Amino acid sequence: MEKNILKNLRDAILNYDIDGAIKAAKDALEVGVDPIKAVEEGLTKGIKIVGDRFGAGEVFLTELMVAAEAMKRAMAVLEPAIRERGEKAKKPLGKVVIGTVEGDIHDIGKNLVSVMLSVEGFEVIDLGVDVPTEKFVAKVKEVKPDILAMSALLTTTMTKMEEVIKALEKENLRGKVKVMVGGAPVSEEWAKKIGADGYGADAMEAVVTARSLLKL
Ligand code: B1M
Repeated sequence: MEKNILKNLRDAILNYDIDGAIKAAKDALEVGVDPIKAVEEGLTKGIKIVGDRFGAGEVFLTELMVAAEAMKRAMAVLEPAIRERGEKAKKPLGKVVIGTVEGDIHDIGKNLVSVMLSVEGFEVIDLGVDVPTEKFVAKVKEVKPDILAMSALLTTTMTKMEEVIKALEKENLRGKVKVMVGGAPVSEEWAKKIGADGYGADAMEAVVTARSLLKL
């Protein structure tokens, strides 16, 4: 049953089927499939295949957009169930400012990381997408987070992460905040190269990294 539902979630994305994705997400909750598993082993598998097809020139941008919309709508069904698992921590474990870097509007993964961090007990301030370097720096100055978390999905925008780190250094803020990075083209090596403190390959790993950066 679970295997079928995970397949239905994946296939709904592959078939650009918004209603089908919503239905499969509801079915997943009804039969008790772990909502995180539904995202990672169902929806994410589908969107990655669509992404590969787009990269190979086999599908158009409009199809990619519909697949992304189907994924977002299904995630909206699953998100309350993911959040229900949290709220154990009495006081926040730490404050995280998160956003997708300038020039980049991909937010599905970043939103998942935000949800997982808040489920774990972090206070998350989400700046959204296409966040200019100055905005990241101003927010760090204003709210003094423990962690600045940046997401990038494009090889052309991941360089903005380094720009933000340099801007933090210039403002003497670098020693006051841990910097964590992630997103499909980002790697551990890239994180080290640009002087970030941590990297997460996926939303679960982002939580582990955030905890370890704060020695929790
Ligand atoms: Co875009 N896109 N896209 N896209 N898109 C990619 C990234 C691409 C690889 C597709 C491809 O060609 N194969 C390619 C980038 C190529 C490159 O840079 N080398 C690409 C391109 C080219 C583009 C456009 C330029 C297309 C165009 O206009 N011609 C354009 C750019 C727009 C812009 O940003 N300026 C574009 C647009 C779009 C849509 C709007 C249609 C849509 C985004 C919708 C949205 O996000 N609201 C979209 C989508 C959906 C994708 C793919 C198919 C899927 C991304 C996704 O949501 N994955 C993507 C292909 C791919 O990644 N394989 C692709 C699911 C999500 C759960 O995973 O985002 O990786 P992910 O997040 C993971 C981890 O990476 C990690 O945890 C998450 C959860 O496990 N993670 C972090 C993410 N952030 C983290 C931060 C952390 C830690 C972990 O700490 C801070």
